[in-house]
Amino acid sequence: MRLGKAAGTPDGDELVVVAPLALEARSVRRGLPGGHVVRAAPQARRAERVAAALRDRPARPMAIAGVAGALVDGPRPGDLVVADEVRSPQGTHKCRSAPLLATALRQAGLTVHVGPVLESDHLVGREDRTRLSSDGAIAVDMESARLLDLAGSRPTAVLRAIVDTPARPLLHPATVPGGVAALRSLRAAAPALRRWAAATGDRKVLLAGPRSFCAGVERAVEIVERLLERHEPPVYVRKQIVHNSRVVGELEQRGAVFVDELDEVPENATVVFSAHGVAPAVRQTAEHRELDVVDATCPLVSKVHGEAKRFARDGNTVFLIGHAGHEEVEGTLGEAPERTVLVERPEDVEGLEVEDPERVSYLMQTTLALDEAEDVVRALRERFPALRGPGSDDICYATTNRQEAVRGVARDSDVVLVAGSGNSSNSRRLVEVAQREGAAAYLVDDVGEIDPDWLAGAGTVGLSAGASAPTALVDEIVDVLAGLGAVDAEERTTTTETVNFSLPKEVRFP
Ligand code: 10G
Ligand code: SF4
Repeated sequence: MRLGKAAGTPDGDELVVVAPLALEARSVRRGLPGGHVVRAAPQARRAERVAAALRDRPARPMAIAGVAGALVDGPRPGDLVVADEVRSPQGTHKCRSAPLLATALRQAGLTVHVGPVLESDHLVGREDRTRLSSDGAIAVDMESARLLDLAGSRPTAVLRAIVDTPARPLLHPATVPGGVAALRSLRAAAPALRRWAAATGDRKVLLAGPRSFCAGVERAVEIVERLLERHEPPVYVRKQIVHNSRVVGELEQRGAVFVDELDEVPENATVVFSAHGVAPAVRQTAEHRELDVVDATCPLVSKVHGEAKRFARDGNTVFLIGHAGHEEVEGTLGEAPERTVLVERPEDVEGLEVEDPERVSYLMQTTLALDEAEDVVRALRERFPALRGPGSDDICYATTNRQEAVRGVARDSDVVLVAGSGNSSNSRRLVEVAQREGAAAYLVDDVGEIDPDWLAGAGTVGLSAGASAPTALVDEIVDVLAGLGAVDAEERTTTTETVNFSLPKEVRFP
Protein backbone atom coordinates (compact mmCIF):
# COMPACT_ATOMS: atom_id res chain seq x y z
CA MET A 1 0.00 0.00 0.00
CA ARG A 2 1.92 3.02 -1.17
CA LEU A 3 1.33 6.66 -1.69
CA GLY A 4 3.31 8.93 -4.03
CA LYS A 5 6.98 8.06 -4.07
CA ALA A 6 7.54 4.59 -2.74
CA ALA A 7 8.64 4.38 0.87
CA GLY A 8 12.13 2.90 0.76
CA THR A 9 14.02 2.37 -2.51
CA PRO A 10 17.11 0.31 -1.65
CA ASP A 11 18.76 0.41 -5.08
CA GLY A 12 22.29 1.38 -4.09
CA ASP A 13 21.63 5.00 -5.01
CA GLU A 14 18.84 5.50 -2.52
CA LEU A 15 20.16 8.68 -1.00
CA VAL A 16 22.52 11.54 -1.68
CA VAL A 17 25.20 11.95 0.96
CA VAL A 18 26.93 15.30 1.01
CA ALA A 19 30.30 15.25 2.73
CA PRO A 20 31.98 18.67 2.81
CA LEU A 21 35.65 17.63 2.87
CA ALA A 22 37.58 15.03 0.88
CA LEU A 23 38.54 13.06 4.00
CA GLU A 24 34.94 13.01 5.19
CA ALA A 25 33.69 11.89 1.78
CA ARG A 26 36.28 9.10 1.68
CA SER A 27 35.26 7.79 5.11
CA VAL A 28 31.57 7.76 4.18
CA ARG A 29 32.25 6.08 0.82
CA ARG A 30 34.16 3.31 2.56
CA GLY A 31 31.21 2.65 4.84
CA LEU A 32 28.64 2.97 2.08
CA PRO A 33 29.77 0.99 -0.95
CA GLY A 34 27.69 1.93 -3.99
CA GLY A 35 26.23 4.97 -2.24
CA HIS A 36 26.07 8.34 -3.93
CA VAL A 37 28.48 10.55 -1.96
CA VAL A 38 29.05 14.11 -3.16
CA ARG A 39 32.01 16.04 -1.85
CA ALA A 40 31.03 19.63 -1.39
CA ALA A 41 31.80 22.52 0.88
CA PRO A 42 29.28 25.23 0.15
CA GLN A 43 31.53 27.48 -1.89
CA ALA A 44 29.82 28.52 -5.11
CA ARG A 45 31.34 25.89 -7.43
CA ARG A 46 30.98 23.03 -5.01
CA ALA A 47 27.48 24.08 -4.05
CA GLU A 48 26.61 23.83 -7.74
CA ARG A 49 27.92 20.24 -7.69
CA VAL A 50 25.55 19.42 -4.80
CA ALA A 51 22.64 21.18 -6.49
CA ALA A 52 23.28 19.18 -9.68
CA ALA A 53 23.41 15.87 -7.79
CA LEU A 54 20.13 16.73 -6.06
CA ARG A 55 18.54 17.82 -9.35
CA ASP A 56 19.47 14.47 -10.89
CA ARG A 57 17.84 12.65 -7.97
CA PRO A 58 14.76 14.71 -7.22
CA ALA A 59 13.03 12.19 -4.98
CA ARG A 60 16.05 11.03 -3.01
CA PRO A 61 16.63 11.95 0.63
CA MET A 62 19.76 13.90 1.48
CA ALA A 63 22.13 13.30 4.37
CA ILE A 64 24.96 15.59 5.32
CA ALA A 65 27.87 13.75 6.91
CA GLY A 66 30.99 15.36 8.27
CA VAL A 67 32.90 16.35 11.37
CA ALA A 68 32.04 18.95 14.00
CA GLY A 69 33.12 20.46 17.29
CA ALA A 70 31.24 19.81 20.51
CA LEU A 71 29.89 22.90 22.28
CA VAL A 72 29.08 21.16 25.55
CA ASP A 73 30.78 18.70 27.87
CA GLY A 74 29.56 15.18 27.25
CA PRO A 75 30.24 14.31 23.60
CA ARG A 76 33.76 12.91 23.20
CA PRO A 77 35.97 12.79 20.11
CA GLY A 78 34.55 10.09 17.84
CA ASP A 79 31.02 10.37 19.24
CA LEU A 80 28.28 11.11 16.74
CA VAL A 81 25.84 13.99 16.79
CA VAL A 82 22.55 13.81 14.93
CA ALA A 83 21.04 17.27 14.47
CA ASP A 84 17.37 17.64 15.39
CA GLU A 85 17.71 21.15 14.04
CA VAL A 86 20.40 23.22 12.38
CA ARG A 87 20.62 26.89 13.29
CA SER A 88 22.29 29.72 11.43
CA PRO A 89 21.79 33.48 11.44
CA GLN A 90 19.45 32.97 8.45
CA GLY A 91 17.08 30.68 10.34
CA THR A 92 16.48 27.15 11.61
CA HIS A 93 16.12 23.91 9.67
CA LYS A 94 14.20 21.19 11.52
CA CYS A 95 15.46 17.62 11.06
CA ARG A 96 12.35 15.83 12.27
CA SER A 97 13.42 12.28 11.58
CA ALA A 98 16.59 12.65 13.70
CA PRO A 99 15.41 10.10 16.35
CA LEU A 100 15.19 7.42 13.66
CA LEU A 101 18.74 7.94 12.42
CA ALA A 102 19.96 8.03 16.03
CA THR A 103 18.29 4.68 16.68
CA ALA A 104 19.93 3.10 13.63
CA LEU A 105 23.32 4.40 14.82
CA ARG A 106 22.83 3.14 18.37
CA GLN A 107 21.82 -0.24 17.01
CA ALA A 108 25.20 -0.25 15.26
CA GLY A 109 26.83 0.16 18.67
CA LEU A 110 27.81 3.82 18.16
CA THR A 111 27.56 6.60 20.74
CA VAL A 112 25.05 9.20 19.60
CA HIS A 113 23.90 12.58 20.91
CA VAL A 114 20.81 14.22 19.47
CA GLY A 115 20.38 17.98 19.62
CA PRO A 116 20.65 21.31 17.84
CA VAL A 117 23.73 21.98 15.71
CA LEU A 118 24.93 25.50 14.90
CA GLU A 119 26.50 26.59 11.66
CA SER A 120 29.34 29.01 12.16
CA ASP A 121 31.27 30.93 9.49
CA HIS A 122 34.51 30.71 11.47
CA LEU A 123 36.41 28.23 13.64
CA VAL A 124 35.09 28.36 17.19
CA GLY A 125 37.53 28.84 20.06
CA ARG A 126 37.26 27.64 23.65
CA GLU A 127 35.63 30.86 24.98
CA ASP A 128 32.96 31.03 22.30
CA ARG A 129 31.62 27.58 23.08
CA THR A 130 29.88 28.47 26.34
CA ARG A 131 28.17 31.43 24.69
CA LEU A 132 27.11 29.42 21.64
CA SER A 133 25.70 26.57 23.73
CA SER A 134 23.56 28.86 25.90
CA ASP A 135 20.46 28.13 23.75
CA GLY A 136 20.93 24.37 23.91
CA ALA A 137 23.12 23.80 20.81
CA ILE A 138 25.44 20.83 21.30
CA ALA A 139 27.76 21.02 18.30
CA VAL A 140 29.03 23.42 15.67
CA ASP A 141 29.97 22.95 12.03
CA MET A 142 30.64 25.27 9.10
CA GLU A 143 28.22 24.31 6.36
CA SER A 144 25.13 22.23 7.31
CA ALA A 145 22.61 25.09 7.13
CA ARG A 146 23.81 26.25 3.70
CA LEU A 147 23.71 22.70 2.36
CA LEU A 148 20.23 22.15 3.78
CA ASP A 149 19.12 25.26 1.90
CA LEU A 150 19.71 23.29 -1.30
CA ALA A 151 17.62 20.28 -0.26
CA GLY A 152 14.15 21.60 -1.11
CA SER A 153 11.35 19.55 0.42
CA ARG A 154 13.13 16.18 0.40
CA PRO A 155 13.83 14.38 3.74
CA THR A 156 17.13 15.45 5.27
CA ALA A 157 19.44 14.26 8.02
CA VAL A 158 22.58 15.77 9.46
CA LEU A 159 25.21 13.50 10.94
CA ARG A 160 28.35 14.86 12.52
CA ALA A 161 31.31 13.13 14.15
CA ILE A 162 33.01 15.03 16.96
CA VAL A 163 36.66 16.01 16.54
CA ASP A 164 37.16 18.67 19.21
CA THR A 165 35.45 19.44 22.52
CA PRO A 166 35.42 22.32 25.04
CA ALA A 167 38.17 20.55 27.00
CA ARG A 168 40.19 19.75 23.85
CA PRO A 169 39.57 22.60 21.39
CA LEU A 170 41.06 22.75 17.91
CA LEU A 171 44.83 23.01 17.61
CA HIS A 172 45.18 21.05 20.84
CA PRO A 173 47.62 18.10 20.74
CA ALA A 174 44.54 15.85 20.84
CA THR A 175 43.08 17.29 17.61
CA VAL A 176 44.77 14.73 15.35
CA PRO A 177 43.62 11.63 17.29
CA GLY A 178 40.19 13.30 17.63
CA GLY A 179 40.05 13.70 13.85
CA VAL A 180 41.05 10.09 13.29
CA ALA A 181 38.37 8.89 15.73
CA ALA A 182 35.76 11.10 14.02
CA LEU A 183 36.57 9.79 10.53
CA ARG A 184 36.47 6.21 11.79
CA SER A 185 33.03 6.88 13.30
CA LEU A 186 31.76 8.41 10.06
CA ARG A 187 32.71 5.26 8.22
CA ALA A 188 31.04 3.04 10.85
CA ALA A 189 27.95 5.27 10.77
CA ALA A 190 27.44 5.24 7.00
CA PRO A 191 25.35 2.03 6.79
CA ALA A 192 22.85 3.59 9.23
CA LEU A 193 22.29 6.40 6.71
CA ARG A 194 21.12 3.77 4.25
CA ARG A 195 18.67 2.34 6.80
CA TRP A 196 17.36 5.84 7.53
CA ALA A 197 16.98 6.51 3.80
CA ALA A 198 15.09 3.24 3.29
CA ALA A 199 12.51 4.44 5.83
CA THR A 200 11.85 7.69 3.96
CA GLY A 201 8.91 8.20 1.63
CA ASP A 202 5.52 9.84 1.44
CA ARG A 203 2.91 7.91 3.38
CA LYS A 204 -0.59 7.73 4.66
CA VAL A 205 -1.06 7.75 8.44
CA LEU A 206 -4.27 6.28 9.82
CA LEU A 207 -5.01 7.59 13.29
CA ALA A 208 -7.15 5.16 15.30
CA GLY A 209 -9.79 6.93 17.35
CA PRO A 210 -10.36 6.74 20.22
CA ARG A 211 -6.76 6.51 21.42
CA SER A 212 -4.71 7.77 24.36
CA PHE A 213 -6.07 8.77 27.82
CA CYS A 214 -9.29 7.17 29.11
CA ALA A 215 -11.50 8.79 31.74
CA GLY A 216 -9.91 6.77 34.56
CA VAL A 217 -6.41 7.92 33.61
CA GLU A 218 -7.51 11.56 33.17
CA ARG A 219 -8.99 11.41 36.66
CA ALA A 220 -5.96 9.72 38.28
CA VAL A 221 -3.46 12.14 36.75
CA GLU A 222 -5.61 15.13 37.71
CA ILE A 223 -5.78 13.90 41.31
CA VAL A 224 -1.98 13.94 41.59
CA GLU A 225 -1.71 17.27 39.75
CA ARG A 226 -4.24 18.90 42.07
CA LEU A 227 -2.47 17.58 45.16
CA LEU A 228 0.84 18.91 43.84
CA GLU A 229 -0.74 22.33 43.33
CA ARG A 230 -2.19 22.34 46.83
CA HIS A 231 0.46 20.59 48.92
CA GLU A 232 4.14 21.18 49.45
CA PRO A 233 5.95 18.35 47.62
CA PRO A 234 6.48 15.50 48.03
CA VAL A 235 3.13 13.90 47.30
CA TYR A 236 3.50 10.13 47.63
CA VAL A 237 1.92 7.76 45.12
CA ARG A 238 1.78 4.01 45.73
CA LYS A 239 2.96 2.34 42.48
CA GLN A 240 2.92 4.16 39.15
CA ILE A 241 -0.24 6.27 39.03
CA VAL A 242 -0.74 4.83 35.51
CA HIS A 243 1.62 2.59 33.57
CA ASN A 244 3.33 5.23 31.48
CA SER A 245 6.93 6.29 31.88
CA ARG A 246 6.40 9.80 30.58
CA VAL A 247 3.38 10.55 32.75
CA VAL A 248 5.24 9.26 35.79
CA GLY A 249 8.44 11.14 34.88
CA GLU A 250 6.63 14.45 34.44
CA LEU A 251 4.78 14.10 37.75
CA GLU A 252 8.06 13.15 39.43
CA GLN A 253 9.63 16.35 38.16
CA ARG A 254 6.79 18.28 39.75
CA GLY A 255 7.32 16.66 43.16
CA ALA A 256 5.46 13.35 43.15
CA VAL A 257 7.31 10.46 44.76
CA PHE A 258 6.37 7.00 43.54
CA VAL A 259 6.85 4.20 46.04
CA ASP A 260 6.38 0.47 45.79
CA GLU A 261 4.92 -0.03 49.23
CA LEU A 262 3.43 2.00 52.04
CA ASP A 263 6.36 1.42 54.40
CA GLU A 264 8.28 3.90 52.22
CA VAL A 265 5.75 6.64 53.06
CA PRO A 266 6.47 8.70 56.20
CA GLU A 267 3.91 8.87 59.06
CA ASN A 268 0.97 11.22 58.46
CA ALA A 269 1.92 11.88 54.83
CA THR A 270 -0.55 12.00 51.95
CA VAL A 271 -0.48 8.97 49.68
CA VAL A 272 -2.38 8.38 46.44
CA PHE A 273 -3.50 4.89 45.42
CA SER A 274 -2.95 4.30 41.71
CA ALA A 275 -5.70 3.96 39.09
CA HIS A 276 -5.28 0.18 39.07
CA GLY A 277 -6.76 -0.22 42.58
CA VAL A 278 -5.48 -1.86 45.78
CA ALA A 279 -6.33 -4.88 47.89
CA PRO A 280 -8.22 -4.24 51.17
CA ALA A 281 -5.06 -5.22 53.07
CA VAL A 282 -3.31 -2.15 51.62
CA ARG A 283 -6.15 0.11 52.77
CA GLN A 284 -5.92 -1.40 56.25
CA THR A 285 -2.17 -0.79 56.41
CA ALA A 286 -2.70 2.83 55.37
CA GLU A 287 -5.37 3.27 58.04
CA HIS A 288 -3.19 1.64 60.65
CA ARG A 289 -0.33 3.99 59.78
CA GLU A 290 -2.72 6.97 59.82
CA LEU A 291 -1.78 7.97 56.29
CA ASP A 292 -3.88 10.50 54.46
CA VAL A 293 -5.19 8.44 51.54
CA VAL A 294 -6.50 9.84 48.28
CA ASP A 295 -7.85 7.01 46.17
CA ALA A 296 -7.30 7.31 42.41
CA THR A 297 -8.69 3.82 41.69
CA CYS A 298 -10.75 4.02 38.51
CA PRO A 299 -14.45 3.68 39.37
CA LEU A 300 -14.67 0.88 36.77
CA VAL A 301 -12.02 -1.09 38.68
CA SER A 302 -13.91 -0.42 41.94
CA LYS A 303 -16.98 -1.91 40.26
CA VAL A 304 -15.08 -5.18 39.67
CA HIS A 305 -13.96 -5.17 43.34
CA GLY A 306 -17.62 -4.79 44.34
CA GLU A 307 -18.58 -7.79 42.19
CA ALA A 308 -15.78 -9.88 43.70
CA LYS A 309 -17.11 -9.13 47.21
CA ARG A 310 -20.69 -9.91 46.21
CA PHE A 311 -19.87 -13.23 44.52
CA ALA A 312 -17.66 -14.29 47.42
CA ARG A 313 -20.37 -13.36 49.95
CA ASP A 314 -22.77 -15.63 48.02
CA GLY A 315 -20.37 -18.53 48.56
CA ASN A 316 -19.13 -18.60 44.95
CA THR A 317 -15.72 -19.60 43.73
CA VAL A 318 -14.67 -16.59 41.67
CA PHE A 319 -12.55 -17.11 38.56
CA LEU A 320 -10.65 -13.93 37.89
CA ILE A 321 -9.56 -13.80 34.24
CA GLY A 322 -6.41 -11.73 34.04
CA HIS A 323 -2.62 -11.59 34.05
CA ALA A 324 -0.67 -12.84 37.07
CA GLY A 325 1.29 -10.16 38.90
CA HIS A 326 -0.54 -7.20 37.34
CA GLU A 327 -1.44 -4.57 39.96
CA GLU A 328 -5.11 -4.51 39.07
CA VAL A 329 -5.28 -8.31 39.39
CA GLU A 330 -3.46 -8.23 42.73
CA GLY A 331 -5.96 -5.68 44.00
CA THR A 332 -9.06 -7.61 42.86
CA LEU A 333 -7.66 -10.93 44.10
CA GLY A 334 -7.19 -9.32 47.50
CA GLU A 335 -10.95 -8.78 47.96
CA ALA A 336 -11.59 -12.48 48.61
CA PRO A 337 -8.28 -14.32 48.29
CA GLU A 338 -9.60 -17.59 49.71
CA ARG A 339 -12.44 -17.70 47.17
CA THR A 340 -10.75 -16.31 44.06
CA VAL A 341 -8.78 -18.27 41.48
CA LEU A 342 -6.74 -16.59 38.75
CA VAL A 343 -7.31 -17.97 35.25
CA GLU A 344 -4.98 -16.66 32.57
CA ARG A 345 -5.80 -18.78 29.51
CA PRO A 346 -8.25 -21.45 28.28
CA GLU A 347 -5.71 -24.21 28.97
CA ASP A 348 -5.83 -23.34 32.71
CA VAL A 349 -9.51 -24.35 32.93
CA GLU A 350 -9.05 -28.09 32.75
CA GLY A 351 -7.08 -28.28 35.99
CA LEU A 352 -9.49 -26.16 38.07
CA GLU A 353 -10.94 -27.73 41.23
CA VAL A 354 -13.91 -26.04 42.94
CA GLU A 355 -15.88 -26.57 46.14
CA ASP A 356 -19.30 -26.49 44.45
CA PRO A 357 -19.57 -26.45 40.60
CA GLU A 358 -23.07 -24.97 40.96
CA ARG A 359 -21.66 -21.89 42.68
CA VAL A 360 -19.03 -20.49 40.35
CA SER A 361 -18.68 -17.08 38.74
CA TYR A 362 -16.13 -15.11 36.76
CA LEU A 363 -14.72 -11.60 36.66
CA MET A 364 -12.17 -9.97 34.39
CA GLN A 365 -9.26 -7.56 34.46
CA THR A 366 -10.56 -4.42 32.76
CA THR A 367 -7.87 -4.20 30.08
CA LEU A 368 -7.88 -7.67 28.50
CA ALA A 369 -8.16 -8.38 24.80
CA LEU A 370 -11.86 -9.01 24.24
CA ASP A 371 -11.44 -12.01 21.95
CA GLU A 372 -8.93 -13.72 24.25
CA ALA A 373 -11.09 -13.17 27.34
CA GLU A 374 -14.10 -14.61 25.51
CA ASP A 375 -12.10 -17.77 24.77
CA VAL A 376 -11.46 -18.21 28.49
CA VAL A 377 -15.13 -17.61 29.37
CA ARG A 378 -16.17 -20.19 26.76
CA ALA A 379 -13.81 -22.78 28.24
CA LEU A 380 -15.11 -22.01 31.75
CA ARG A 381 -18.73 -22.31 30.66
CA GLU A 382 -18.10 -25.64 28.98
CA ARG A 383 -16.58 -27.02 32.16
CA PHE A 384 -19.01 -25.25 34.58
CA PRO A 385 -22.42 -24.76 32.93
CA ALA A 386 -23.77 -22.96 36.03
CA LEU A 387 -21.13 -20.22 35.61
CA ARG A 388 -22.37 -16.70 36.43
CA GLY A 389 -20.83 -13.57 35.00
CA PRO A 390 -20.71 -9.94 36.06
CA GLY A 391 -23.84 -7.80 35.58
CA SER A 392 -22.15 -5.82 32.83
CA ASP A 393 -18.85 -6.32 31.04
CA ASP A 394 -15.73 -5.94 33.15
CA ILE A 395 -13.54 -5.13 30.15
CA CYS A 396 -14.11 -1.43 30.19
CA TYR A 397 -15.48 0.87 27.52
CA ALA A 398 -12.03 2.43 26.88
CA THR A 399 -10.34 -0.93 26.31
CA THR A 400 -13.17 -2.05 24.02
CA ASN A 401 -13.16 1.16 22.00
CA ARG A 402 -9.39 1.33 21.54
CA GLN A 403 -9.23 -2.30 20.44
CA GLU A 404 -12.05 -1.85 17.94
CA ALA A 405 -10.42 1.29 16.53
CA VAL A 406 -6.95 -0.22 16.17
CA ARG A 407 -8.41 -3.33 14.56
CA GLY A 408 -10.03 -1.23 11.83
CA VAL A 409 -6.83 0.72 11.20
CA ALA A 410 -4.60 -2.38 11.22
CA ARG A 411 -6.59 -3.94 8.39
CA ASP A 412 -5.50 -1.13 6.07
CA SER A 413 -1.96 -0.58 7.38
CA ASP A 414 1.44 -2.06 6.56
CA VAL A 415 2.65 -1.34 10.06
CA VAL A 416 0.92 -0.15 13.24
CA LEU A 417 2.68 1.86 15.95
CA VAL A 418 1.06 1.93 19.38
CA ALA A 419 2.19 4.62 21.81
CA GLY A 420 2.54 3.14 25.27
CA SER A 421 4.93 1.76 27.88
CA GLY A 422 6.03 -1.85 28.12
CA ASN A 423 4.27 -2.44 31.45
CA SER A 424 0.95 -1.11 30.16
CA SER A 425 -1.32 -4.10 29.74
CA ASN A 426 -3.92 -2.34 27.58
CA SER A 427 -1.24 -0.85 25.28
CA ARG A 428 0.31 -4.27 24.74
CA ARG A 429 -3.09 -5.72 23.96
CA LEU A 430 -3.52 -3.07 21.23
CA VAL A 431 -0.29 -4.26 19.60
CA GLU A 432 -1.49 -7.87 19.73
CA VAL A 433 -4.94 -7.00 18.34
CA ALA A 434 -3.27 -5.20 15.40
CA GLN A 435 -0.96 -8.17 14.82
CA ARG A 436 -3.92 -10.56 14.76
CA GLU A 437 -5.33 -8.41 11.94
CA GLY A 438 -2.19 -9.21 9.95
CA ALA A 439 -0.24 -5.96 10.37
CA ALA A 440 3.26 -5.71 11.77
CA ALA A 441 2.74 -3.81 15.03
CA TYR A 442 5.07 -2.34 17.64
CA LEU A 443 4.84 -0.63 21.00
CA VAL A 444 6.59 2.75 21.15
CA ASP A 445 7.33 4.37 24.50
CA ASP A 446 9.48 7.09 22.97
CA VAL A 447 10.21 8.17 19.40
CA GLY A 448 13.78 6.98 19.96
CA GLU A 449 12.42 3.41 20.02
CA ILE A 450 11.16 3.47 16.44
CA ASP A 451 13.31 1.16 14.35
CA PRO A 452 13.76 2.56 10.82
CA ASP A 453 13.43 -0.97 9.39
CA TRP A 454 9.78 -1.07 10.58
CA LEU A 455 8.99 1.76 8.18
CA ALA A 456 10.95 0.61 5.13
CA GLY A 457 8.39 0.03 2.40
CA ALA A 458 5.49 0.89 4.71
CA GLY A 459 3.29 3.27 2.72
CA THR A 460 0.47 3.20 5.26
CA VAL A 461 1.18 3.48 8.97
CA GLY A 462 -1.54 2.98 11.56
CA LEU A 463 -1.21 4.85 14.81
CA SER A 464 -2.87 4.29 18.17
CA ALA A 465 -2.09 4.92 21.83
CA GLY A 466 -2.84 3.01 25.01
CA ALA A 467 -5.18 4.44 27.63
CA SER A 468 -2.19 5.67 29.67
CA ALA A 469 -0.15 7.15 26.80
CA PRO A 470 -0.20 10.94 26.36
CA THR A 471 -1.33 12.47 23.06
CA ALA A 472 1.97 14.38 22.95
CA LEU A 473 3.75 11.11 22.15
CA VAL A 474 1.39 10.42 19.24
CA ASP A 475 2.09 13.94 17.94
CA GLU A 476 5.82 13.30 18.21
CA ILE A 477 5.52 10.06 16.23
CA VAL A 478 3.59 11.86 13.48
CA ASP A 479 6.29 14.54 13.49
CA VAL A 480 9.02 11.94 12.96
CA LEU A 481 7.03 10.38 10.10
CA ALA A 482 6.60 13.84 8.59
CA GLY A 483 10.40 14.19 8.64
CA LEU A 484 10.59 11.14 6.36
CA GLY A 485 8.27 12.47 3.67
CA ALA A 486 4.85 13.98 3.11
CA VAL A 487 2.24 12.63 5.53
CA ASP A 488 -1.39 12.34 4.57
CA ALA A 489 -3.06 11.90 7.98
CA GLU A 490 -6.56 10.50 8.29
CA GLU A 491 -8.56 10.20 11.52
CA ARG A 492 -10.45 6.89 11.66
CA THR A 493 -12.84 7.35 14.56
CA THR A 494 -15.06 4.40 15.40
CA THR A 495 -16.81 6.07 18.34
CA THR A 496 -16.69 9.27 20.34
CA GLU A 497 -16.18 8.93 24.07
CA THR A 498 -18.02 11.13 26.54
CA VAL A 499 -17.26 9.26 29.79
CA ASN A 500 -16.11 11.46 32.63
CA PHE A 501 -15.56 10.54 36.28
CA SER A 502 -15.95 12.96 39.17
CA LEU A 503 -12.94 13.64 41.36
CA PRO A 504 -12.76 12.38 44.96
CA LYS A 505 -13.78 14.93 47.61
CA GLU A 506 -10.18 15.32 48.88
CA VAL A 507 -9.21 17.17 45.69
CA ARG A 508 -12.44 19.04 45.02
CA PHE A 509 -11.03 22.31 46.24
CA PRO A 510 -13.27 25.35 46.40
O1 10G B 1 -3.27 -1.31 30.99
P1 10G B 1 -2.79 -1.33 32.36
O2 10G B 1 -3.74 -2.02 33.28
O3 10G B 1 -1.42 -1.88 32.54
O4 10G B 1 -2.78 0.18 32.90
P2 10G B 1 -2.33 1.54 32.26
O5 10G B 1 -1.96 2.41 33.40
O6 10G B 1 -1.36 1.36 31.19
O7 10G B 1 -3.63 2.13 31.55
C1 10G B 1 -4.77 2.58 32.27
C2 10G B 1 -5.50 1.44 32.77
C3 10G B 1 -5.69 1.18 34.09
C4 10G B 1 -5.48 2.17 35.12
C5 10G B 1 -6.14 -0.16 34.49
S1 10G B 1 -7.79 -0.16 34.89
FE1 SF4 C 1 -10.81 2.88 34.03
FE2 SF4 C 1 -10.89 1.47 31.78
FE3 SF4 C 1 -9.24 3.47 31.99
FE4 SF4 C 1 -8.84 1.27 33.42
S1 SF4 C 1 -8.74 1.46 31.21
S2 SF4 C 1 -8.64 3.37 34.11
S3 SF4 C 1 -10.94 0.69 33.84
S4 SF4 C 1 -11.47 3.62 32.05
